[in-house]
Amino acid sequence: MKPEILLIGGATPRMMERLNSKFVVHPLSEITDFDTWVSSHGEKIEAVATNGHDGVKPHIMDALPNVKAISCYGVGYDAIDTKVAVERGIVVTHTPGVLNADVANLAILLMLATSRCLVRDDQWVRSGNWAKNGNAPLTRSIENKKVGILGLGRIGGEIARKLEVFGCDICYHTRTKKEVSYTYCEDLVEMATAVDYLIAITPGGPSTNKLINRTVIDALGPEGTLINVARGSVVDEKEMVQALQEGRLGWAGLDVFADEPNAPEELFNMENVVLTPHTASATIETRQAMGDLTVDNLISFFESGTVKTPVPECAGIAKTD
Ligand code: A2R
Repeated sequence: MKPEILLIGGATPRMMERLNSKFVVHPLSEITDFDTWVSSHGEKIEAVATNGHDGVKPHIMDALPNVKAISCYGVGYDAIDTKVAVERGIVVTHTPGVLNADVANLAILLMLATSRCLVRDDQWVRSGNWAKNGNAPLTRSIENKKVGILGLGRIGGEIARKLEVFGCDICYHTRTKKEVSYTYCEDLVEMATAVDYLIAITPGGPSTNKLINRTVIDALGPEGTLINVARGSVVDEKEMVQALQEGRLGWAGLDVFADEPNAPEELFNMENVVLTPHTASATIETRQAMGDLTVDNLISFFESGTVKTPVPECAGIAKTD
C-alpha cells in the first residue's frame, strides 16, 4: 500500500511523476472543503511535501495527527514550525546546497543591475532615448568595492567567493565568527557604515526579523546599496522604502518581500531599485535539483527510515544515510 501524502503548493511534472509512483498524492489545491476532507483523510496522511513559501500552516499541522515527515522544496523553512515538528517526532527536510550557485548569481546580478542601471539603460534603448537624447548617464562599477555579507553560510560563502573575481573587499556579520579569510564584523551597524553594498542572506524567522532596521539602513546611507536575497522579514520594509524615497539609502536590489507575492507599490516607479519576484533559485537546472532532493528525502524516509538533508532542528530525531 502506498503511503498517502499531502502536497502543499506546486510541483514540477518530474516531481509529480516520482511522487505519484511512490505515494497517493493529495494536492491541497484540489481540496475544496478542507474540513470535510480532513475528517475522512486526515488520519491517513503520513507525510507532507511543501515549499519554503507555503510551509505548513498550524491548522494543517494540527489536522494531520499521523504525519511523520515534512519535505520542504527550498532551503528556507521559516514557514514550518520546527519546534512543534520536533515535539511530535516529525522529521523536517529541506534542500540546502543545490541552490547555492544560482542564489549567489542572482545576488551578484542584482548588485550589477543596480550599479550599472541595467533596467534604466535597457529602457534607454527601447524608448528611442538613445537616438533622441544621446548617451545614458554614467553608472557605477562594482569592481574593488567594499561588500558586507549578512549571513556567511552555504550561500553567503558562495557569494563571497564569486565576488573575489571582482576584486571586492569582503566582510561579514554572523552570530559566530567563521574560519575564513574575510573580515568578521561583530556589529552589523559598524559593518553597514563601512561598506558600499550590504547583502542579506540569512534564514528568515524570529531571530533575523528586521535585523536590517532604520539604524542599519542609515548606516549604509545614500551611497550604499542594499541587496536582499534572504527573506523579506529580514529587512524593515517600511523603513527601507522611506529611506529610498528620502535619499537616505542609495539603491536596492530585492528578490524577497515581506508580503509576497505583493511588493510595496512605492518601489514600482523608483529608478534606483531593481526587483525580482523571489526567483533566486528559479532556474530550470536548480529547480530540478531541488525537486529531486525534495522527493528523494520522502522516498528515502519511507523506504529506509533515513533522510538526506534534515533541517538542523531535527538532527536529534532524523536518521541520515
Ligand atoms: O549566525 P550564525 O553563525 O549561525 O551564521 C548563520 C547566519 N545567521 C545569522 N547571522 C546573523 N544574525 C542572525 N540572527 C543569524 N541567524 C543565522 O546566516 C549562517 O552564516 C547564515 C545561514 O547559513 P546557512 O544555514 O548555511 O543557510 P544557507 O543555505 O546559506 O541559506 C540561507 C537562507 C535560507 O534560509 C533562505 O532564507 C535564503 O537563504 O534562501
